[in-house]
Amino acid sequence: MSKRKAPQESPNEGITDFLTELANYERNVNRAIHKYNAYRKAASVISRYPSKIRSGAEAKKLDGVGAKIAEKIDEFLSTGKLRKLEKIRQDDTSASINFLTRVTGIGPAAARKFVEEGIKTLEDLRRNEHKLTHHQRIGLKYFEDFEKRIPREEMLQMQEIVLKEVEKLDPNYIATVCGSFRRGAESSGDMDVLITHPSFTSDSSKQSRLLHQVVEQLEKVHFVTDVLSQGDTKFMGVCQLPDKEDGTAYPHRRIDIRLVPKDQYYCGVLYFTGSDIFNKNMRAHALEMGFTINEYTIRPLGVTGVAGEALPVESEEDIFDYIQWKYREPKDRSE
Ligand code: DCP
Ligand code: MG
Repeated sequence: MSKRKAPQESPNEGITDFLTELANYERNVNRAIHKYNAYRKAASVISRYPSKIRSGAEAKKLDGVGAKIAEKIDEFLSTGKLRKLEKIRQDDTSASINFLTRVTGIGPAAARKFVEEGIKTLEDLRRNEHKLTHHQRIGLKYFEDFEKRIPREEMLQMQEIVLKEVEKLDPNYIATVCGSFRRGAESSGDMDVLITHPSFTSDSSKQSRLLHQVVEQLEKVHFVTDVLSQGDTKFMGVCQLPDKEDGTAYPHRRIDIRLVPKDQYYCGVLYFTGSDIFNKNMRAHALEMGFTINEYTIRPLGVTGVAGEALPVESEEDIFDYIQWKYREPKDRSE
């Protein structure tokens, strides 16, 4: 998961940007999850609005934009800025908390704690390495690299290495690079890989070797360079392409690899292909049709609203079929 999204064409980018900044401030600094969600929801609905918003009143007609946000939109449209944001940006504590959460492994709680202790900058973190978890240390080590997006051209090379090494181990593996890459994005924040194997289903016993041996193989060929965390079904780490012909090195990149039981594979692929907004919309439609979808299964909802047994799924198309939605190619799943 990555924090910086690719720039998007929207006639209301100024508004959605300030709403997102306010959302992050509420979550990271104030622990105000309700306000965070409210700002996010407003930003999301406005980002989908096709024409340029001229007033707060116009925005207020949209579901998710209330009186207070409408007021802020008016202020932004007439003055080009927001006093509340100017203040927040000037506030040293909130700026520091927000900054620290850009280091992978540092969430809002850890960031608040560091700032309370006076640890506010990368240099402060480096001086206090003993206070960091392993994950945070690696996040610090590659901070600059992880801020960079990954051009599609490099994602293609990375995909080739992963698929080749997995196939070498056992051609029965199935592996899919999901995330924004699968949606055709010109650049990605990280690489999200899902793997499965016919011998591993949700009824069979745990087969952690299936994930571990993939990670070991990718380490052996020097593609995976660091481990952030490793469980039986989820690996979070760092990878790097081999040096270019002229000897220059590629940046280190974030990679997640998940092992999913075969019967849950396509629900997983659907979920991790996203986008997150598309997932929300699809889940909402599923509910209207009497189904509940998550990253593992699709299940019918009984009259009492209790979910039944997982339905059999052999492809992503099956999931669309159940909820009577026309199939959408990954490239058409931005929302
Ligand atoms: N996802 C989701 N809800 C979340 C987080 C993730 O539905 N809260 C799903 C949809 C995402 C996918 O997981 O597309 C991968 O998460 P990323 O954060 O890696 O998002 P992307 O790959 O889409 O974007 P990026 O290019 O920034 O990595
Ligand atoms: Mg991603």
